[in-house]
Amino acid sequence: MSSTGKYYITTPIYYPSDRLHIGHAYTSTIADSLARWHRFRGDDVLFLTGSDEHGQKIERVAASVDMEPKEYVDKIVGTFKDLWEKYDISYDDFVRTTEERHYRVVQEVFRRIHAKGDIYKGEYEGWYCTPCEAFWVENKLQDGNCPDCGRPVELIKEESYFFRLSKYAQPLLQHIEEHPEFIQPESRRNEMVNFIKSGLEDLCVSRTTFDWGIPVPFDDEHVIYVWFDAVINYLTGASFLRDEAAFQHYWPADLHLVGKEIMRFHTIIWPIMLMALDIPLPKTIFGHGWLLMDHEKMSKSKGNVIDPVALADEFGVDAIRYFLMREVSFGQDGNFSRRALIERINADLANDLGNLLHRTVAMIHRYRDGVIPQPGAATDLETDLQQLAAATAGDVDSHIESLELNAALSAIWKLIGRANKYVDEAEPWVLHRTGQTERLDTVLYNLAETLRIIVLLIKSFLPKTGVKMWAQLGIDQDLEVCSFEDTAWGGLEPGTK
Ligand code: ME8
Repeated sequence: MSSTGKYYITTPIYYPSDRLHIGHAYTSTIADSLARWHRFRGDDVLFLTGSDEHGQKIERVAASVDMEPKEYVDKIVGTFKDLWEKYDISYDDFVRTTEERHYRVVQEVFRRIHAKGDIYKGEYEGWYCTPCEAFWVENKLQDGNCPDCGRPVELIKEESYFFRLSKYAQPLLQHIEEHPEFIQPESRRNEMVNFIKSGLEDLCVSRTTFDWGIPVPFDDEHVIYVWFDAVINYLTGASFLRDEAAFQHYWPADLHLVGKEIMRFHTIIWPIMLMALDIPLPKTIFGHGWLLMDHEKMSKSKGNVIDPVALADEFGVDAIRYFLMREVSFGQDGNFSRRALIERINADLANDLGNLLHRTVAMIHRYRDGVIPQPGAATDLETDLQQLAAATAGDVDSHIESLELNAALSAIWKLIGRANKYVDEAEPWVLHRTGQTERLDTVLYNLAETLRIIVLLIKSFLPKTGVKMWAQLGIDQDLEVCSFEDTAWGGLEPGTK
């Protein structure tokens, strides 16, 4: 991966209609690991998350518990922030769509597109799915229900503003064709291309039958459509209309990470809004698969959601982070099961990683009073280990560049496996018993040095584990400021206690 100097990554801004579940933690954990890795690579990272607070869905939920929408979302957003703290999600900014800075941007965007003639007034008559906050034309419905979530839709008829999506279908198709990295993975790109080719209708971008939204700046009767409002958070978070220098630096976004069900909003509506504004398009929109529970999508109504807080309390945050990134092939759906989680924890974390660390630290204590010895000459065994360590750093980097998180983790675990095998082959206990002092020094040093490199590679994915292992290795250097260059072999100072 070549460091380009900046990396702007975003998660979806989740609805504060309810507490978040493990599916939301999945997206944010991945985004966090990518953000941390890019910081480690030396990029100036802007990692954005937030909450999508307007719309009919939120208005109704709040009303159902006799609360004002703002009062309701304030309460839920607090639980988002607590969750992200628990999961070590290192976001740089959190945009709430009810903030004044966001209001201003949304209204200005609406005004500009209207002034250009790409937003016009009309009347909408058609279907609306409130859970998805999505408009549907009759022929896209499936058995009369929302084709995305399968739930019932409502017929609405109201005056509204329309956005000329249709005008931009051709330029968008051309952009997609010329930039294969724009929509990923490829299967989603094909779906989106087919969707565009099947014909884009102009999009309804305001509502008049409820109030909970940002008013159209020149027409108080209307509130701006919640998805139009929501995607603009990516501009708000990049200081658009607030700090021109910062905006020029961070924009365009490098990666919008989203679940596959909201790809249409991110790869069709959002890019067309940017085209209408003459703002460059984001580099990549990646639509990942779903985390399934017993092979079904999690949802509150099915009662099969998993609470990420309880899960982390039971197993530890890093175990969950590891499982989410390792078990699911990124881009595809993956199944969540307690059994698979426990197996991963036992095999990979306790057995492979835990054992390597404990054996190494214990032997350095037992044989060398806890001091890292000066290594002697390397044999083939050491050369092999050192070469793999060097190759692993490069492998992790290129897997991250192609967003293959599970492959990045398996590369690190291959090195862990190799180091465990090295212990068995080098037999330090025999070296100790037979008084081969220099050889024992070499083996202990090589193990400790491999562990140092493993910590550097692991810390973006498992931040707490990285910090704990670093402390156990007794290294003085501040782990926070270590960079990718520190993964070069030989960084560990002999004499370290
Ligand atoms: O859609 N597996 O918010 P939302 C994997 N406010 N990821 C999952 C998941 C699952 N089972 N369930 C949820 C919205 N997610 C809008 C977004 S963005 C401008 C506006 C994750 O609260 C996944 O990232 O419904 C999905 O896209 C997102 O949560 C939906 O969150």
